[in-house]
Parts: sequence; structure tokens; C-alpha cells
Amino acid sequence: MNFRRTLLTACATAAATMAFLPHAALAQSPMVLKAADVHPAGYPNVVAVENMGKKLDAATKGRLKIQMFPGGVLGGEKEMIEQTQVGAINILRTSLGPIGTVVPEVNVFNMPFVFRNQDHMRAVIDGAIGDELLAKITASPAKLVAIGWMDGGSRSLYTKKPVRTPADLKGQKIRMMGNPLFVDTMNAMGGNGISMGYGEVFTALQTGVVDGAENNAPSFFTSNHFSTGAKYYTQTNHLIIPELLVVSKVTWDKLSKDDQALMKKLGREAQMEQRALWDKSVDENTAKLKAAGVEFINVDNKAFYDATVAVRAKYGANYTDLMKRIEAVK
Ligand code: GTR
Repeated sequence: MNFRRTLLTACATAAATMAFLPHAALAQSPMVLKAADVHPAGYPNVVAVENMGKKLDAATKGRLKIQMFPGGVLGGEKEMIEQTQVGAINILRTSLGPIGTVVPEVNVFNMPFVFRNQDHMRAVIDGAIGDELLAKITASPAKLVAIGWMDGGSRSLYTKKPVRTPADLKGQKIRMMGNPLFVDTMNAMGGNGISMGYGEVFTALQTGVVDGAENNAPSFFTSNHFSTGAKYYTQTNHLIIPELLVVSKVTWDKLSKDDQALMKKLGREAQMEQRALWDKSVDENTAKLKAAGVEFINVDNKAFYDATVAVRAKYGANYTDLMKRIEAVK
């Protein structure tokens, strides 16, 4: 009797354990979120997202993790945006530039000289307008949930021949990011804008497919573009484009409300952490570029500002109120 009872109890326990195990195993198996960036390991944006992953891991006791794929190994920015829209990439740090082709409203931030300087841009993204734009991206049909901004510094021209005025750009083919707005911007500034993925620029500069490109100092140095002969860095500061941290909507919908709130909180923390890393990186990479023989050319950028009036008028036509609000931010 005792033996039977023991046996029955043992069987019942085993059955219960077996019924329970798959769930227990499932609940325990971590969800590893694939994150991607065109920049290499060690770049401020990559480091900030990796640190976000460590915090996520700790806060969820290993249930949610982030695995970073840096250096554009999962494709160019355009391809990575598409992969994020379908959930093949779960978290993406991208420039707002190519996002303008899927959420046209963000092009207000992508316009030349729309921000007075970097501090102005930061005040805008940290305030109500920044929050509104994140919400607009999330509410758009793009299937991207925007959880934070990042700093993309200020973009200036680098060319093989020195440029001091818009007239110096005549006949020069300049690589721009994939968005017609940027090709229009370069054409208005006096050159010939050529749209191309970031990963193709090095070879294009080397083979003469393009004569120059434009970017911030950390990108200019870490991409090695300076080593192709494009050693004149004209400080036009024509684009001050913030960058974005997005989660695939496909992934987002699989997260609990609490996990979504946690991701949003950590996204904002990553925004602030990246900013501190960014300022250091700009200084360091500026020094490295100078040490490598890059000539920084200071220009009065009013001529470039005036040349691009029509671009702001064209792309800002539907957003005049928003442009006025941006201008009013101190
Ligand atoms: C960088 C930006 C990248 C990418 C790149 C480019 O400044 O961080 O996301 O957009 O520029 O020029 O393609």
C-alpha cells in the first residue's frame, strides 16, 4: 500500500514535472535581440547600445539580452532599416537621413542648416518636438518603434581638392546619404550629389567614382575615408542630423508592457550615455584626423546657407509651423 502510494506519488510528481518543464524551460530561455549598426566596435553609438544590453540583461535577470552586430555586417543602412521593419533585426541605430524615405515628416530634421548649431539640435531633440517626432515615427506605418535619439554631430565636406566656396564644388561628385533631399542639398551647394551606401564610399573615393563625401569627424576617421586622398575637410557644418534608436514593431509587439517600458527607459539612458561618449569621440577623432595630415578649412558658411534656401523651402513646405517652432527653441 505504502509502496503503491509512493509509486503513485512519484509518477504524479514526474508527470507534473514533465508537464511543467517545457514552460519552465521556455520562460527561462533568453530572448536575444539582434542589434545592428554601420559603425565599428568601439564607436560611441555601438558602445551605448551594448551597455543598454548589459542593463537589460541585469534588469530582466537574463530574460532579455542584446547581441550587437557592428560594422555594417548585416548590410547597409537602407537594407538594415528594411530588415528591422520585418523583424529580422530587432534593434537598429541609424541616421535619421535614410529614415526620411520611409517617414517623410522626419525630413524637417534632415534639412540643411535647419539647426543653428549642435546645442540647438540637442535642445530640440531633448524637448517636446523631439518627443513628438519619436511618437510620429512610432505611429507611422513604418513598423519602427522609436525609443531614443543619438548624436550625429555636424556634417562637413571632405574632398580631394580644397573647397572654400560653393563655386569650388563645381563639377565635383560628392557622395550623399540615400535620400533625395541630400542629393538636392549637394546640387544646391554647387556640387553633384551622388547617393550611395556608407559601406561603398571608401572604394568610390579610391577609384574616383566620387571626388568627396561629407560626414562628422568620428565617421570620417573611423571609415578611413581620409586615407583615400580626400584630405581637405571644409567646415561647412551643413547638416546636423540626429540619429535614432529604433526597435522593430514585430519585436515590440512580442514584449510585455513592462518590458516595453523598460526598453524605453533604457533607450533614453543610452541617448544620454552616447552623448557623453560622442563629445569625447569628436575631440579624439579631430585630433587623429589632423595628425594624419587632414587640412581643416574654416569657411564662412553663409554662402552655403544661402545656396540651400530653395531646398528648405521645398522640403519644409508642408511643415512651416514645425520649422518655426524649431527656430524658436533656444
Ligand atoms: C554617419 C552615421 C551613420 C551613416 C553614415 C553615412 O555619420 O552615423 O548612421 O548614416 O553617417 O554617411 O551613411
